[in-house]
Amino acid sequence: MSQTQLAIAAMQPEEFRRKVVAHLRSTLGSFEEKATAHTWSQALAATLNEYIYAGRSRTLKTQIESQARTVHYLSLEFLMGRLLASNLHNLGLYQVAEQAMALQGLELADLLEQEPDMALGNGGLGRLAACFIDSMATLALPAIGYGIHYEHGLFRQEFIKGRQVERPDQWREFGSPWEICRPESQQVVKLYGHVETIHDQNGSRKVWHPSRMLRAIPWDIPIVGYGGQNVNILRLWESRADHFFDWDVFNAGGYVDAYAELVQAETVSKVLYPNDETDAGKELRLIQQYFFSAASIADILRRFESAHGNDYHLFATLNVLQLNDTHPAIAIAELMRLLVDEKQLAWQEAWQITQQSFAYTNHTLLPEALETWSVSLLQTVLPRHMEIIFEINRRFLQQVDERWPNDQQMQAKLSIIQEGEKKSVRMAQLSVVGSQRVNGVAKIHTQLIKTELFPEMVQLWPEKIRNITNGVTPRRWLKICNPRLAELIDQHVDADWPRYLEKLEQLKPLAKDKDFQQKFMAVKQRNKQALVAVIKQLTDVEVSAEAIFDVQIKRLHEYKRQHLNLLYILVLYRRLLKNPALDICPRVFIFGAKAAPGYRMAKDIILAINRVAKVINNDVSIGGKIKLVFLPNYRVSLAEKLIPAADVSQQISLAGKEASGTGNMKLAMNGAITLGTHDGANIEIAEAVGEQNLVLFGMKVDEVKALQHSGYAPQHIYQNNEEIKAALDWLSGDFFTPEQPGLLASISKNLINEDPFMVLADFAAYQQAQQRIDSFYRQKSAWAEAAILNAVSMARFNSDRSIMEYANDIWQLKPIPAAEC
Ligand code: 73E
Repeated sequence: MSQTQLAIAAMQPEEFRRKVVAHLRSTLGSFEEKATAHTWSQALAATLNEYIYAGRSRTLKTQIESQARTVHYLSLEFLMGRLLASNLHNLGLYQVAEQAMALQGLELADLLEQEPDMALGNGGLGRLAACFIDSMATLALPAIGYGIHYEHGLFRQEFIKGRQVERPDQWREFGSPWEICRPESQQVVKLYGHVETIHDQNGSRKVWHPSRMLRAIPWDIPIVGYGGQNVNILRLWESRADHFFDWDVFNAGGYVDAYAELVQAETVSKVLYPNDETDAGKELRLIQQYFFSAASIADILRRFESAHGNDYHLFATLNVLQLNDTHPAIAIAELMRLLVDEKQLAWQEAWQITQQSFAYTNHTLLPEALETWSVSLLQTVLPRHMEIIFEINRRFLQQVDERWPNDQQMQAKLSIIQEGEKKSVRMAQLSVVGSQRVNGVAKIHTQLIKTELFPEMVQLWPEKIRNITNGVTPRRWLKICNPRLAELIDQHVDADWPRYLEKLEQLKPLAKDKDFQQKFMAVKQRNKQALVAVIKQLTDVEVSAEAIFDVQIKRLHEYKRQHLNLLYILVLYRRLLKNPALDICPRVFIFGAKAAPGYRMAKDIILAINRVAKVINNDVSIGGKIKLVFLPNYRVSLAEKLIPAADVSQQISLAGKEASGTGNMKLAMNGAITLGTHDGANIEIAEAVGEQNLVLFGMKVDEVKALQHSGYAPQHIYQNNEEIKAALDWLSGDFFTPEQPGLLASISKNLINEDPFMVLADFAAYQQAQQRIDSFYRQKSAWAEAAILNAVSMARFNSDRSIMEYANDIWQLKPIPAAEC
């Protein structure tokens, strides 16, 4: 244990209480009798910041002294959730804080509920970035996260008559105790304008004359590693108007116009695009991408130059830039621009540095999610970058020609520029060409990248594409969100299991032990009872904790097939209406999902689930055997309440469509049984826990492909399966929407005529799988054994494991534990 850790371990509740009260008075200007729960939570955060900033200086000092190679994780999204509980746990102060607050007559849990979620992301990709920076700090890796300081994160979801309504997210309405502004590190980001070619005695060079400038203001959020020794930062850029430009307009008499410019400049970091998977193709999104990429690279170069001057050949030795999907891919062109135009390096030299510095993670194969930017838009917004991309492409196509001489087809296929009526830049191609390593996020996904997306790139660079299966932090997703299970584990395993999750495997022999099973299931039962209260509070629906809690929580998307789940619920409900004595285990179907505001079908599916829920939950004739709830505003903090209470984890995407999934890992880690397809990380979860401990069903990738080739005809399934036909007709009629018959017909119509994600093709297998769940759950001891084996076999889905693989295979990065100072 370090000095700091020893001091923390010796902390007494009364001493801690006094510290918090001192902050209440001197930092918050309040006092005990007056302070609200919110003020107390601010005082608690201020108390933690004493430790956190000491840790930050310690870490920074060590990193500067060691001149360590550093990874820069560039991501448009960081879905952090709340930080108070996780900072308390990571510092080792949770228990003492709980006792200290009790001495003050306060419940720590109430204070934790005061904190708004930092919802600066959409879903899996953003949450992965949050888990990864937790692991990087825990593993003492020199790392910094770069992103955007959105004023509004992902919208807050409400339901009005069952429909999703989007409300603005206001996470910073009352400020955030975790962030610290660093005006001394601000940057200028240029946009638009034109490029001039200047000829002089050394030949010709290019000069970009931008016509707009933005200031990028950094806000740093400390990321506390588990154990508290290392504290890294997440640096988020906020856009502001550039003052020089403001004053020009202002002085010319354009007082109001000067403010208009300010508003425009501040728009850049105003709001997170709410699309998961699909690309909006909007100018503002491109500017967001460039804004944070350019500010981050300028920051990295500034730091580099202050240590090494203009020794740029050292750059790639000391820095690695990880692209979280193609969203920051424009950074490749930006680094080239800086090295060639501003630092006057030869192209070849600059390219070597750039290619050595970047690595790219691909998160999706869905064609609509593979980003492209029109050449004409790029020429307008970033004219010099467009020229640079053309030059990168010209040289790359020469390489292609050497490998496949005179092969026009190959040139067209591999080109970074997509030819056609509207030329565009394929950002995935640019990212592969501009990176030393490319990785997929689960075995099957990486395999599909190699065989379907970039087979020729594999021939060009056989070593470039690697797999690194995703992971999740066991701190937030087990220890913190499931304190009852954590306590049970603590009774049997060394206390450092949240760092070394493989230690849970020591519990395997207990999976068959009746006493341990009973304790494990008692924890689940308590968690379910807690969720019953949350469900009542959020939906006013009463559910029984004796039922199976069957959970599908993720973004709403047709490929994730929430409507497959719904179709089964409809079929089951019909069976119950026909035969109220039907012998099934009572079940509560629980959904949580946000739909992209412009995604019609996704919103229709939400409406349908809510309308069906209303009918089912009020139908006394089925004796409460099934209930259906859609919890509004699914987000990280709600996930933390749902996951510990889940019995069944639905992961039912069409095979080949879900790159990995990470909710699947969190649920299994908390003892839920996966009901899933042969897709993404489900396959690896099955390997880890054993096929008999989950329920996999449905077509595999090659069967999906074969069916597509042979001509998929969902109409035939509809015509020939009575139950499917009845359920879909039911949904399109007036039964669930008496006031507006046909309101939900779009879903049935789509499934019968197109069914792009083969819901009907997998239905028969799905309903058999559901029946397997039903009979499995009745065998109490077998179920408990499987649930335990799931929870204790998740070591390979620890994000620390993922990050160690990145550090070893991609980043060549060594841990640098912070020294005491
Ligand atoms: O399978 C998930 C994966 O677990 C995948 O769909 C998701 O990334 C997760 C983490 O690897 C993802 N999100 C996006 N693409 N893949 C995406 C695309 C555009 C905008 C926002 C998110």
